[in-house]
Amino acid sequence: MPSERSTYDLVIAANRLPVDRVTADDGTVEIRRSPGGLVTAMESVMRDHDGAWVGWAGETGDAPEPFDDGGIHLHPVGLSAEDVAFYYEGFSNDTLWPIYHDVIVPASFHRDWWQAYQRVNQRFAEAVAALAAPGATVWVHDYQLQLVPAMLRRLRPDVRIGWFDHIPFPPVELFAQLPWRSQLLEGLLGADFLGFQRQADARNFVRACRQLLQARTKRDLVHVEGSSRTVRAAAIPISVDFKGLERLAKQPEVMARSAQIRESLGNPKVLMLGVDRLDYTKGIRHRLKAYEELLVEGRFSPPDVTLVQVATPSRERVGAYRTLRGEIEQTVGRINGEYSRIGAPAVHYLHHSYPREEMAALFQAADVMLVTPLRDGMNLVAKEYVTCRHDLGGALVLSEFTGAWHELHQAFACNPHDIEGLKQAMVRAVNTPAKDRQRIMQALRRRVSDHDVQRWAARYLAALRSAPDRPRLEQVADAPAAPDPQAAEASPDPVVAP
Ligand code: GDG
Repeated sequence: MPSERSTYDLVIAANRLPVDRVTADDGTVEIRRSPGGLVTAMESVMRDHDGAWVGWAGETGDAPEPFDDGGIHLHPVGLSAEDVAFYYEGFSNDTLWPIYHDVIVPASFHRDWWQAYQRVNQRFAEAVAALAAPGATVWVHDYQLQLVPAMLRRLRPDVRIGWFDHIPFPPVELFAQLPWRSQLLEGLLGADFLGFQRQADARNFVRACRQLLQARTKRDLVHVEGSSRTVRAAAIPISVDFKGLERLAKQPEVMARSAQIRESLGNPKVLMLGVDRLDYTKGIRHRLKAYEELLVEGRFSPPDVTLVQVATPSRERVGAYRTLRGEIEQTVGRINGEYSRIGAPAVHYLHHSYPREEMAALFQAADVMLVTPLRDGMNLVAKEYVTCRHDLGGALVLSEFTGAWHELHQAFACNPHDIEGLKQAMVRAVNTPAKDRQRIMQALRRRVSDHDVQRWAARYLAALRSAPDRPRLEQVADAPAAPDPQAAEASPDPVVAP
């Protein structure tokens, strides 16, 4: 049943609702949790607020009626099949996603995709404008909705608008490739406050405004030309629901399932685990290559060592994702053909999505967690892994190209492009004495528990609510000369110290 209220003091706008409505062939409707890091994070935040969430419900055609789920008012936005193909799969995932992730695959530029992106962003802005109470706080999420802040400000100048970037913000040298770069920056500058995962992302944004819009900027502030407004861009790194997830991981059924998983894998001495959406940014191919070389060299061999790779299905209609899936499945087949023994596969490859309980059990079962993205805004899996290790067991191999590495630098760091270095990090994670691994795990857990998702949301909302009280550009003292972090971000070398 939808709630009686018609407007809300807090409105979230994100491409997807936290649940999908799936209509089966027999017409029955099922509500399913939708995948991905944004939903994981925001779901736990919304439980503490009486708010509304505007987003797509996952089926094409007319929007279903608004409905309530888990105490959140859900307001679906309708997307046609063409909207999904052009706005979502096209512009969001085949234009913006590659540009914002270091052009790991080439980006495609199509003007009709851009038209659809503008059209859908306008639809979101109108839906939010209708739901927001006078003076409401509106929190817009991610790269799919970068035009919403300015569109919403035109419709509802009374509301406070924040935007959070879940993915990296690219160096201006890459961002500048976008034919619609100015419109995207102007869209974002409709917000009062812009949040990013890393300082380097916020600085990349400010620098793009300076260079491409000729905007006046000072430190983390951008002056909006033709208005008296300044917009702040700052890093507020996202996190996980530490208490909730740890509670789940401590449940006896979850711990028993973890032991059962190890048992069914033949109780290997070392269980390695990867958990990723099947995405080229996640470095799955590099991870498999390093693992295969360790098998070739005889440094790892099943059944003593085995790798479980969960590859959650993702964006399967986008060409680059189909190609990636083919490559990964071929590689897994080759590795297993060469190195598996009967009853002891070298790689257990699972192209499925699992319930949260199963994920927590897998995390507990894994001796070494491999998080090796080529570029990742944050990577919640790294934080979830350490959260689940209340036994202080396990070791985290973590790419320097994730936002998480900037907080979890005690982890076994790796540059996934450097296969030799990646192999060394994997071997070090296995060979480090248990006592030292426990000390590392304790430090990692302390960081995540002190900076959980509730703290992230509170910090974000406090920054957003105080944004208009921020000093005007002229009143900000000049910052002391600091090293230019953009220079480091623009190079493939992640030399920014955590
Ligand atoms: C974007 C940014 C940023 C995965 N498979 C299953 C499952 N998952 C959950 C994980 C985790 C989430 O999905 C994935 O989050 P990540 O952060 O790893 O990655 P993205 O989806 O790319 O998220 C990322 C994030 O937004 C948040 O800001 O960190 O950088 O790219 O929570 O556990 N969950 C379940 N079954 C699965 O099979 N239940």
